[in-house]
Amino acid sequence: MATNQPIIGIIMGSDSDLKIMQDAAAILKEFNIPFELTIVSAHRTPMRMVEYAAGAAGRGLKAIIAGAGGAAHLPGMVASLTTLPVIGVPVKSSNSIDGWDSVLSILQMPNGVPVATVALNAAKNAGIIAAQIIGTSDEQVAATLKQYKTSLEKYVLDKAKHLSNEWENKFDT
Ligand code: RP5
Repeated sequence: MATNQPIIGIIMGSDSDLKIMQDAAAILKEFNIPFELTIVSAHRTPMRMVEYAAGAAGRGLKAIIAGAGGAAHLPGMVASLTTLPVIGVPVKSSNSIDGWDSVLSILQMPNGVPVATVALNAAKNAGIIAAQIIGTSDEQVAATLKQYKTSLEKYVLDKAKHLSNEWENKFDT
């Protein structure tokens, strides 16, 4: 991208979420989209959360990826404080019962304050959605996303070809 200024904010409730949330960072790097990454805790640093979310659009961010586990209120609270799209990543953390608590806390937002929720621990998908948001107005990112989709197709077709060495498959003959 032409700019080095972060346009995606990746935040998480704790550094213990980083092992999951780094997947969002990795895919944004792959797509050459500048981002920032930090810890913002809804219950341990509530004022920092307010400042981050309320100032995000003004600082040039276009979307926020927020990950948290257990009583995962960070994405919803951030969504209440900004007009930017917020993509929530439910994290199966040490205080999570089995991940459902994180999923439901982020997914079940009341009407009016949505959080675009990805699957449990699916920070990579959060990064892809953020890239797709950017791709609606950036041709270079849109082209990179198209290449990425093509690479997924090739990955599966190569596997299918490999399987056909051992298993009958009339479909591809
Ligand atoms: C949540 O509590 C965090 O997002 C993290 O998933 C979980 C556990 O945090 P730590 O106790 O590891 O800091 O707020």
